[in-house]
Amino acid sequence: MIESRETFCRFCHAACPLEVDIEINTSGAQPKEKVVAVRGIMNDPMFEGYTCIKGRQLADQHNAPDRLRAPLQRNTDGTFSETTSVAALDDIASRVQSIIAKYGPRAVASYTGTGAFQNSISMPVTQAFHAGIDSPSFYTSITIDQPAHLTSRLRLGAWEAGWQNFRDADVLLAIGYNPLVSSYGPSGGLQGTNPFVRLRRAKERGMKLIVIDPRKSELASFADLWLPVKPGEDPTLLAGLVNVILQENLHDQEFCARWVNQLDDLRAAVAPYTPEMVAARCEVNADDVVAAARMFAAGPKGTAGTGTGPNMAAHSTLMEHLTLTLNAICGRVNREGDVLESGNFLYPGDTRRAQVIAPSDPAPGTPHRIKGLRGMPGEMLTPLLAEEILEPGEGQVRCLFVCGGNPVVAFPDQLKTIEALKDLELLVVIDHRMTPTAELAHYVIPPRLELERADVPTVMDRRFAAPYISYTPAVLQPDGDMLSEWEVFAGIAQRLGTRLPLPGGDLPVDGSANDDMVLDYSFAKGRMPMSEIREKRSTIHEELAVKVVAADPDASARFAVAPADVVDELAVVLTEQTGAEVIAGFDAARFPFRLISRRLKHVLNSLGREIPGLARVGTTNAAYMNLDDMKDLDIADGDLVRITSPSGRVVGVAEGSDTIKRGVISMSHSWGGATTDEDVRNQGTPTNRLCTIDSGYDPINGMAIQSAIPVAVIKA
Ligand SMILES: Nc1nc2c(c(=O)[nH]1)N[C@H]1C(S)=C(S)[C@@H](COP(=O)(O)OP(=O)(O)OC[C@H]3O[C@@H](n4cnc5c(=O)[nH]c(N)nc54)[C@H](O)[C@@H]3O)O[C@H]1N2
Ligand SMILES: Nc1nc2c(c(=O)[nH]1)N[C@H]1C(S)=C(S)[C@@H](COP(=O)(O)OP(=O)(O)OC[C@H]3O[C@@H](n4cnc5c(=O)[nH]c(N)nc54)[C@H](O)[C@@H]3O)O[C@H]1N2
Ligand code: SF4
Ligand SMILES: [Mo]
Repeated sequence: MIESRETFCRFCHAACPLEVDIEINTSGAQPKEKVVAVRGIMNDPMFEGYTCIKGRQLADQHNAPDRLRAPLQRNTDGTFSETTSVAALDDIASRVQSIIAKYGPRAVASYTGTGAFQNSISMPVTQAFHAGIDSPSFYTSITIDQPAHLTSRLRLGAWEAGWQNFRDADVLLAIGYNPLVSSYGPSGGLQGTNPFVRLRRAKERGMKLIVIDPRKSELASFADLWLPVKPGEDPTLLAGLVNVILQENLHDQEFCARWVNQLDDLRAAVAPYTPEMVAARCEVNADDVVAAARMFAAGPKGTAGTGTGPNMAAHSTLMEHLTLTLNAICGRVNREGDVLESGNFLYPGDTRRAQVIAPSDPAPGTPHRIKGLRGMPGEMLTPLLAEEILEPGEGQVRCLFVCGGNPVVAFPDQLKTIEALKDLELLVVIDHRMTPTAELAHYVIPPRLELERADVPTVMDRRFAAPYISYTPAVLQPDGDMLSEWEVFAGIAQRLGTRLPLPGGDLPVDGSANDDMVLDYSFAKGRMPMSEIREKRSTIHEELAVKVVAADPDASARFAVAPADVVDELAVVLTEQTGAEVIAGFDAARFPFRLISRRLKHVLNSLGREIPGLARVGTTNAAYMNLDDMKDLDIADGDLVRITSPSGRVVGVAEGSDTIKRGVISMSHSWGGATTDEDVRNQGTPTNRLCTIDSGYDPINGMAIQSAIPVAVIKA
């Protein structure tokens, strides 16, 4: 018997609605279920049937013969044996207890990766576990992704009613993001919900698109103006845009008079960034710099926003600051009477005033023991995790839970990451497959996969281009001894006798909880109660959209567009010749190329290449190169190339492309394995072996340079 059930995809964060066919076999004692087909839902008002190649492989992902279905425990000889979840939790809890007794709670850390972000109740319960044992050592992939979105927003100040909406943008300035592949965009930008159709409609209504990207990305191919910036030089280019706008008085003077501070200091700090200077440094046309500034300032509506590209290059907090400053000085905020495009249903906040939230400390979190850096609100900095494990002394991390992540291939500085993971007294990895990280674990716990659990679209709730909400129950009966993150942490909390405080109260740890109950506890303070979300799912609720109200009469906070550290860093960038001086051992003559990151449609970071329908698209992360560069270096398509950075070396498989600027190599990340002699044609290349965490990191959020990495390349 086959039954069709409605749900949404969670392979990535985009939450595309799906109808899945479940085959139900009733011949045994217990009915068994198997997913056999997956398709988009044509009449969904938000997605209109859109899905991508990854989502369409969910059946193969769930049915994969090598999918882990029972916990594994590492034996002393390095092999793994199957165990039960009860035995695993008993042993893990007792080891956690001894670690806390011996070293204190900070020694117990967790890392939430991409696989757990798509699981809406994973992170709340992980955070609750940390609160219950009083450990600040909560790490996520945000701090190896785009932490500057948060740190810049804190330092600059934010607008309570948000930046303007994409749906009525007249101009969009997209800086190093590519939602046509990544299904991801910054606030006010193009999102991954049916992105091709949404972009086409925006262009039809006359929206102008400016793209800053060293490669003619899929998004850039639709641009009215494409600026192929030299990787790592975005701060220079953005300072140039701010300069032109202020020189030509194209900013929103009325808005600035009321809401912006330090405009004269900003004017002075960016004055040296003339179109000619910027053009030379960024290797773009001076006329295009002026044209981009004028096109953006003309608006009248639309925002500038950034993605992973420039957020992984040098000076990322400064880069983001200048981007948000473009929005601030052009007054690109939602005004009184405007309506927010997304529903923000899962979080508190029915009232949004048209006023500034005061600038504050950009790094207010727990101090690290390393580099004098401090954490972000509620979380520590992942680029420092390896050192927090290796550095002896009070607070040293001794135990790590990896929740849906793959540090061995995703973290900057691969060799130090591996050294650190091997140094742990307890490493627990929650993943359904044997990744290079799981290979190092003491325990690997397989989770229930997406179709086997209830969820809400946490990442998209603030990003949908309409007040749309969805919810899914579990639509497939799990088959195996598998535990979601929340069940792992609830099991340990139960054994330790610690609490799991959530917005709705302490989650019972007596075994009575289920996914839906955890959803109720986790999103208890949302605008829309969970009970209503379940009823009203897969619907756009225009009637519930948030309407912006007037500012408080005495509202006095203003955007801080030129705080002292921004002015200082602009002066430093001015003295640099290229975006790479901040890396120790950099030498312009030795490392003339820049290796930049990109996403590939058929994989999600390290996930996907084990699925046959996706592996068919490609088994390696090619090193895409400019055709003239290849000719000069006598490199042909398919040749192996040796890529060397100041701190590491890898081998890649070259492939020519006519969309890449000279001097640039474009490669996706999180491929390859933990050994240094991998079969790169079939496993891919771990580009993070080229990254260092010792220099070049952002002075505020510690973000390492993971794109725009200076490298040399030769035929291997
Ligand atoms: N298919 C697919 N989708 C994904 C993912 C995936 O792996 N595959 N990963 C998910 C994750 S974890 C995230 S965070 C999002 C990220 O989503 P995006 O930020 O949209 O990521 P990318 O598609 O890599 O786009 C980054 C762009 O920046 C450009 N770039 C690189 N370096 C620089 C630079 O120095 N300056 C400028 N201006 N541009 C630069 C690259 O050429 C690329 O076009 O995507 C998510 N979605
Ligand atoms: N050089 C360079 N480095 C980068 C980047 C870059 O662009 N360049 N990108 C960075 C970014 S943006 C990110 S977000 C990180 C990604 O870093 P990570 O999130 O650590 O890496 P992923 O490969 O996404 O790991 C996700 C894991 O979750 C597992 N998984 C999938 N579904 C589930 C599930 O339902 N439950 C559980 N428990 N596990 C599941 C998958 O099998 C996979 O092993 O990498 C960063 N590193
Ligand atoms: S974009 Fe693809 S992988 Fe992401 S949710 Fe939609 S179908 Fe799934
Ligand atoms: Mo990410």
